[in-house]
Formats: sequence, C-alpha cells, structure tokens
Amino acid sequence: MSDTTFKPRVFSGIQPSGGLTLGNYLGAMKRFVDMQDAGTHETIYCMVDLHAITVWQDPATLTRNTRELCAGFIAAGIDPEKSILFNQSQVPEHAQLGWIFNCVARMGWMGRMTQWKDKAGKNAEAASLGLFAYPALMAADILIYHATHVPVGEDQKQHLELTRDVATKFNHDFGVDFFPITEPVIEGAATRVMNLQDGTKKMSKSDPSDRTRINMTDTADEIAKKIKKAKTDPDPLPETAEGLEGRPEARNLVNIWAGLADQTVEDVVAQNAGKMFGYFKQDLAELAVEKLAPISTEMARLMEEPAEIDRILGRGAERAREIATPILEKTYDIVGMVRS
Ligand code: AQP
Repeated sequence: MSDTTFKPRVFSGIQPSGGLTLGNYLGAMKRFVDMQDAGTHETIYCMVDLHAITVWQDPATLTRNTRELCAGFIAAGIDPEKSILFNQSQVPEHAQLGWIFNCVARMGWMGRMTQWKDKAGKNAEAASLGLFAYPALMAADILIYHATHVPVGEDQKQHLELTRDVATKFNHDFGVDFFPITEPVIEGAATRVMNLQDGTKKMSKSDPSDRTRINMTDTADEIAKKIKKAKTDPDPLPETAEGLEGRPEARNLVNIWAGLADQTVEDVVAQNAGKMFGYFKQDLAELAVEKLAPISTEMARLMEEPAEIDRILGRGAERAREIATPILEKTYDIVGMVRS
C-alpha cells in the first residue's frame, strides 16, 4: 500500500454489451448497492460503453443497452443522488488516462490475461486492438478517480491485479506516490455465477444461448422455465457444503440461492439437505421471481422515459469530471506534458 492517504472511494463498471444477467446482479450490482448504502465510501458507478465496443456492437442496440443498464442500476437500488452514475464515453478522461496506461503496461502483461485468451480465442489476429488493451483502460477507469476499492465478480480479479501493477509501475517510474494501490472487493456467496447449462462456464450476457442465463428483464415465467431446465446431477442435495465438491451445477444453484437470499452456502445446504433437485429448483424459481420481478418491473417503467435516463447520465458525467479532470491534469504534469 502507498504512503499517501487516499479518500475512501469506490469505483466499478458494467459493460452495456447485452442485457444485465443474474451474474452481473449478484456478483456486482448487489454489492454496489450495499457499498452505497453503507455510506462509508463515495461511490462511482459506470456503464463502460468504451469497453463494450472492443467487440462488435450494433449502434442502436448499444444505445438501448446503455439506457437499460442505467435503468437496471437504479431499479436495483443505486440512487443517482447518492452515487455518481454515468456512461464512460461522456467522461473523456478515461480514454486519455487509458492512453498513458497503454504506455505504462507491458504487452506481456496483457497477453497473460485469461479474459483476452477466452474472448480472442484461437483467432487472436482478428481480435481488436482494443480488446487486447482492455485492462489498461480498466485501470484508467479506476485510477482516474483514485478509487481505493473496486467491487467485482471473481472473473475480474486478474484485471484488478493488473490495475495494481499499473499503479505501482507508474508510481515507481515517475518517482511519485500518486495512484493508490486499489483493493478488490470480491464478497458474497455468488461471486461467480455459472452458466445454467454448463456449471464449468461463467454465466455471461453475450453467450449466444439465452437458456444459459437469467436476464434481469426475463418474465417470471421465463425465470421459472430456465431454472427448471437448468442442468443438475441425479443426486439429492448433500448434508454439508463439502458434499457439493465436484458437482459444479449443484453448487451453482445453491450459490444462486445463497446470493439471492443473503444466506451462507452452509445455511442453504443445511436447510435443504436430502431434497431432490426437482423440488429445490421449484423453490429456487419462486425465490428468484420474488427478488427479481420488482427490479425488472421498475426497469421497464424507467425505460419508458429515455430522456430522464439521459439526463441522469449527463449529470453523473459532470460530477465524475469534477473528480477526473484535476487527476488527469496532475498526471500530465507528472509525465511532463506541456499544458498552456
Ligand atoms: N457470472 C458472473 N458471476 C458473478 N459476477 C459476474 N460478473 C459478470 N459475470 C458474472 C461481474 O459483473 C461485473 C460487470 O461485468 P462486465 O459486464 O464488465 O463484463 P464481464 O465480466 O465480461 O460480464 P459478462 O456478462 O460476461 O459480459 P460479456 O459477455 O460482454 O463479456 C463485473 O464485476 C463482473 O465480475
């Protein structure tokens, strides 16, 4: 940790690269609301549209997804007065600091990122340069606010380690103590919600198959059907959490329950020990509908007023720039850029 004392500040983002999933909600957004409501940190939340375009996005769909994501944030409990809520492209300082970090980060660091390997696949030559550089822009998203804490799902852990590496190298190269060494906040029972059809893969909003995920906009019927059809094994629920070992699909459904009900995995297993998955899935579907239906109803209501969503995003961007601009200016001074 650096010697300078930084103001406790939370930053996190979600890509408008598709509809919001249960994974995004349990792994990230629910934590965002908790951190906002705790009142211990200033909270800044962002729709990272510049990250979304590292893979192809249809322009009209990107616009809609960004507004829908904003509606999701608000419906889930983010108050745009308490938190700063905006979309990344309206705050150009992210991309400006991102360029500086492109020059700090090393090619080798980027090449080791598992998300790069997963998303570029075997055809890395055809992947965008932006997809390769994604983690440097993510470091800029966080450090342009001197954020000290970043709530994320398990899949983002490696990118956060890289953010720490970028801050450390910048501070070392320029002999300053300017960027904080950010702490990841990866908490709760559902930090890695898995694909409903394959418990070894992450639930993802851009998976081509809709059956693999629960979308925050799914109807009660769709949620119940997807949970009923979720892959499981033939055994009943175990007596203890250790009994979930080697049963990824069973573990996933238990984790989802724990995340939705704010319980521990141990409690969920104890409560349902010996139950067949057919019955467990019925109860889980009821729980999911009870928790998610009010959010999707509110999202739909907010989506009827796109101008109000745009106003909230614009105001959030103004507030974000008040913090970001002086940090970028100071960075330019440290690097030796002439500013007149
Ligand atoms: N399955 C998941 N379980 C727990 N947390 C998750 N997150 C994403 N999927 C899960 C968390 O949600 C936040 C925002 O993620 P993102 O939209 O920036 O990108 P991602 O991690 O790549 O999410 P997706 O849904 O898989 O998007 P696509 O398909 O576009 O790549 C992060 O905190 C992430 O950890």
